[in-house]
Amino acid sequence: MSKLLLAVGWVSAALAYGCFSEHQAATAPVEGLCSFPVEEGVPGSTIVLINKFTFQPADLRVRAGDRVTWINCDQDPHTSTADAGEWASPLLGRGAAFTQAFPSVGEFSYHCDPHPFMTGRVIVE
Ligand SMILES: [Cu+2]
Repeated sequence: MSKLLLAVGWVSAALAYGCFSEHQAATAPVEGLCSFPVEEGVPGSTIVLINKFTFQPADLRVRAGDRVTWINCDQDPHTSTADAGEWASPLLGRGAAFTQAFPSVGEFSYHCDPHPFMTGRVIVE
């Protein structure tokens, strides 16, 4: 039992959170878009989906000490790479996840290495 299935409910929660972004207002339902076995420890994280070359939600607010997990739903590989070098995921293939802890308050901008137009921000409060 080293793997857990990332249930649709988690994805829905992440997407509902994403609805606070104006970019999400008119998108079609994507429930079930992304259901992959993920490593233990991913549940309990705040999840950012990588979908259609965007981070969803692009702006994420968490509390100091929270973990954030990026999950790639695209066919194309992506990364989560901090602009200032605080973290750098490996290239994430479809269904791959990357988890980063945020122990300190601050604003962290990040991007995707192969696709620099993909940007996001983690605001730790
Ligand atoms: Cu990318």
